[in-house]
Amino acid sequence: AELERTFIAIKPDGVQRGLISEIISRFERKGFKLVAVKIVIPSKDFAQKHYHDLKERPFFNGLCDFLSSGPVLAMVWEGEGVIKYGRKLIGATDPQKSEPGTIRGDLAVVVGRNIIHGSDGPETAKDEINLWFKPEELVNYTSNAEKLFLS
Ligand code: YYY
Ligand code: MG
Repeated sequence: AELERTFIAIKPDGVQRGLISEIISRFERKGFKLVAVKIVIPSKDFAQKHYHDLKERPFFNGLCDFLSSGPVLAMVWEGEGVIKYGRKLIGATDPQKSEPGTIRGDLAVVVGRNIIHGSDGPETAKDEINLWFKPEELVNYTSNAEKLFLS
Protein backbone atom coordinates (compact mmCIF):
# COMPACT_ATOMS: atom_id res chain seq x y z
CA ALA A 1 0.00 0.00 0.00
CA GLU A 2 1.06 3.59 -0.65
CA LEU A 3 2.67 5.38 2.23
CA GLU A 4 0.19 8.15 2.98
CA ARG A 5 0.54 10.79 5.67
CA THR A 6 -1.66 13.55 7.04
CA PHE A 7 -1.23 16.45 9.42
CA ILE A 8 -3.50 16.40 12.47
CA ALA A 9 -3.47 19.03 15.23
CA ILE A 10 -5.33 19.25 18.52
CA LYS A 11 -6.10 22.94 18.86
CA PRO A 12 -5.72 24.91 22.12
CA ASP A 13 -9.31 24.15 23.21
CA GLY A 14 -8.78 20.40 22.83
CA VAL A 15 -5.49 20.52 24.72
CA GLN A 16 -6.94 22.66 27.53
CA ARG A 17 -9.97 20.38 27.85
CA GLY A 18 -7.76 17.35 28.38
CA LEU A 19 -8.75 15.60 25.14
CA ILE A 20 -5.27 14.66 23.88
CA SER A 21 -5.43 10.99 24.87
CA GLU A 22 -9.08 10.63 23.76
CA ILE A 23 -8.24 11.94 20.29
CA ILE A 24 -4.96 10.07 19.87
CA SER A 25 -6.65 6.85 20.91
CA ARG A 26 -9.25 7.12 18.14
CA PHE A 27 -6.56 7.35 15.45
CA GLU A 28 -4.45 4.69 17.14
CA ARG A 29 -7.25 2.14 17.61
CA LYS A 30 -8.33 2.58 13.99
CA GLY A 31 -4.91 1.30 12.98
CA PHE A 32 -3.20 4.48 11.90
CA LYS A 33 0.41 5.03 12.92
CA LEU A 34 1.81 8.06 14.71
CA VAL A 35 5.05 9.12 12.99
CA ALA A 36 5.60 12.60 14.49
CA VAL A 37 4.28 14.53 17.47
CA LYS A 38 5.14 17.70 19.40
CA ILE A 39 3.44 20.30 21.55
CA VAL A 40 3.97 23.92 20.51
CA ILE A 41 2.46 27.38 20.94
CA PRO A 42 2.39 28.71 17.38
CA SER A 43 2.97 32.43 16.79
CA LYS A 44 0.19 34.40 15.17
CA ASP A 45 2.34 34.70 12.05
CA PHE A 46 2.69 30.92 11.97
CA ALA A 47 -1.07 30.44 12.45
CA GLN A 48 -1.67 32.77 9.48
CA LYS A 49 0.66 30.63 7.37
CA HIS A 50 -1.16 27.48 8.43
CA TYR A 51 -4.58 28.94 7.54
CA HIS A 52 -3.42 31.04 4.53
CA ASP A 53 -6.16 29.54 2.30
CA LEU A 54 -8.76 31.23 4.52
CA LYS A 55 -7.25 34.74 4.65
CA GLU A 56 -10.23 36.34 2.89
CA ARG A 57 -12.77 34.85 5.30
CA PRO A 58 -14.32 37.05 8.02
CA PHE A 59 -13.30 34.65 10.79
CA PHE A 60 -9.62 34.47 9.69
CA ASN A 61 -8.21 36.90 12.27
CA GLY A 62 -10.08 35.38 15.21
CA LEU A 63 -9.16 31.90 14.05
CA CYS A 64 -5.45 32.75 13.93
CA ASP A 65 -5.61 34.50 17.31
CA PHE A 66 -7.20 31.39 18.73
CA LEU A 67 -4.74 28.90 17.21
CA SER A 68 -1.85 30.92 18.66
CA SER A 69 -3.51 31.36 22.09
CA GLY A 70 -2.04 28.24 23.69
CA PRO A 71 -0.44 24.85 23.21
CA VAL A 72 -1.29 22.87 20.08
CA LEU A 73 -0.51 19.15 19.74
CA ALA A 74 0.87 18.77 16.22
CA MET A 75 1.00 15.27 14.76
CA VAL A 76 1.64 13.33 11.58
CA TRP A 77 -0.35 10.13 11.13
CA GLU A 78 0.39 7.51 8.50
CA GLY A 79 -1.67 4.75 6.92
CA GLU A 80 -3.64 3.68 3.91
CA GLY A 81 -6.33 6.28 3.22
CA VAL A 82 -5.40 8.29 6.33
CA ILE A 83 -6.06 11.72 4.76
CA LYS A 84 -9.67 11.05 3.84
CA TYR A 85 -10.46 8.69 6.70
CA GLY A 86 -8.84 11.07 9.19
CA ARG A 87 -11.36 13.71 8.08
CA LYS A 88 -14.10 11.13 8.65
CA LEU A 89 -12.91 10.45 12.19
CA ILE A 90 -12.85 14.22 12.80
CA GLY A 91 -16.35 14.94 11.43
CA ALA A 92 -17.87 18.01 9.77
CA THR A 93 -16.34 21.45 10.38
CA ASP A 94 -19.42 22.67 12.28
CA PRO A 95 -19.91 20.38 15.32
CA GLN A 96 -23.67 21.00 15.04
CA LYS A 97 -23.48 19.07 11.77
CA SER A 98 -20.87 16.47 12.76
CA GLU A 99 -22.28 12.98 13.19
CA PRO A 100 -22.26 11.37 16.64
CA GLY A 101 -19.31 8.99 16.73
CA THR A 102 -16.98 11.53 15.18
CA ILE A 103 -14.49 13.52 17.27
CA ARG A 104 -16.26 16.85 16.74
CA GLY A 105 -19.69 15.24 16.93
CA ASP A 106 -18.93 13.68 20.28
CA LEU A 107 -16.74 16.34 21.85
CA ALA A 108 -17.50 19.83 20.48
CA VAL A 109 -20.46 22.18 20.03
CA VAL A 110 -19.38 25.33 18.20
CA VAL A 111 -17.46 25.85 14.94
CA GLY A 112 -14.99 28.32 16.43
CA ARG A 113 -13.97 25.75 19.07
CA ASN A 114 -14.01 22.49 17.14
CA ILE A 115 -10.88 21.13 18.90
CA ILE A 116 -9.04 19.50 16.00
CA HIS A 117 -7.53 20.18 12.59
CA GLY A 118 -6.93 17.66 9.81
CA SER A 119 -5.49 18.16 6.31
CA ASP A 120 -8.21 18.18 3.64
CA GLY A 121 -6.28 16.56 0.76
CA PRO A 122 -2.92 15.23 -0.46
CA GLU A 123 -1.53 18.68 -1.38
CA THR A 124 -2.49 20.38 1.88
CA ALA A 125 -1.24 17.35 3.82
CA LYS A 126 2.19 17.70 2.22
CA ASP A 127 2.27 21.50 2.73
CA GLU A 128 1.09 21.32 6.36
CA ILE A 129 3.53 18.53 7.30
CA ASN A 130 6.36 20.61 5.79
CA LEU A 131 5.19 23.73 7.63
CA TRP A 132 4.96 22.11 11.06
CA PHE A 133 7.77 19.52 10.95
CA LYS A 134 11.35 19.15 9.79
CA PRO A 135 11.92 15.96 7.75
CA GLU A 136 14.11 14.48 10.52
CA GLU A 137 11.23 14.79 13.01
CA LEU A 138 9.28 12.12 11.09
CA VAL A 139 10.00 8.54 12.15
CA ASN A 140 9.95 5.68 9.66
CA TYR A 141 9.04 2.33 11.17
CA THR A 142 6.84 -0.68 10.59
CA SER A 143 4.42 -1.50 13.39
CA ASN A 144 3.83 -5.13 14.30
CA ALA A 145 0.09 -4.59 13.80
CA GLU A 146 0.45 -3.44 10.21
CA LYS A 147 2.38 -6.63 9.42
CA LEU A 148 -0.80 -8.49 10.43
CA PHE A 149 -3.33 -6.51 8.43
CA LEU A 150 -1.37 -5.47 5.35
CA SER A 151 -0.56 -8.16 2.84
O1 YYY B 1 -10.91 21.92 7.63
P1 YYY B 1 -11.88 22.33 8.71
O2 YYY B 1 -11.18 22.65 10.02
O3 YYY B 1 -12.98 21.34 8.91
O4 YYY B 1 -12.62 23.68 8.23
P2 YYY B 1 -12.07 24.91 7.36
O5 YYY B 1 -13.15 25.30 6.41
O6 YYY B 1 -10.72 24.60 6.77
O7 YYY B 1 -11.92 26.06 8.44
C1 YYY B 1 -10.84 26.07 9.34
C2 YYY B 1 -11.34 26.44 10.71
O8 YYY B 1 -11.93 27.73 10.68
C3 YYY B 1 -12.47 25.55 11.24
O9 YYY B 1 -11.98 24.34 11.80
C4 YYY B 1 -13.09 26.44 12.27
C5 YYY B 1 -12.94 27.84 11.67
N1 YYY B 1 -14.20 28.29 11.05
C6 YYY B 1 -14.96 29.22 11.71
O10 YYY B 1 -14.59 29.65 12.80
N2 YYY B 1 -16.14 29.63 11.16
C7 YYY B 1 -16.56 29.14 9.98
N3 YYY B 1 -17.72 29.56 9.46
C8 YYY B 1 -15.79 28.19 9.29
C9 YYY B 1 -14.60 27.78 9.85
MG1 MG C 1 -9.52 22.97 6.55
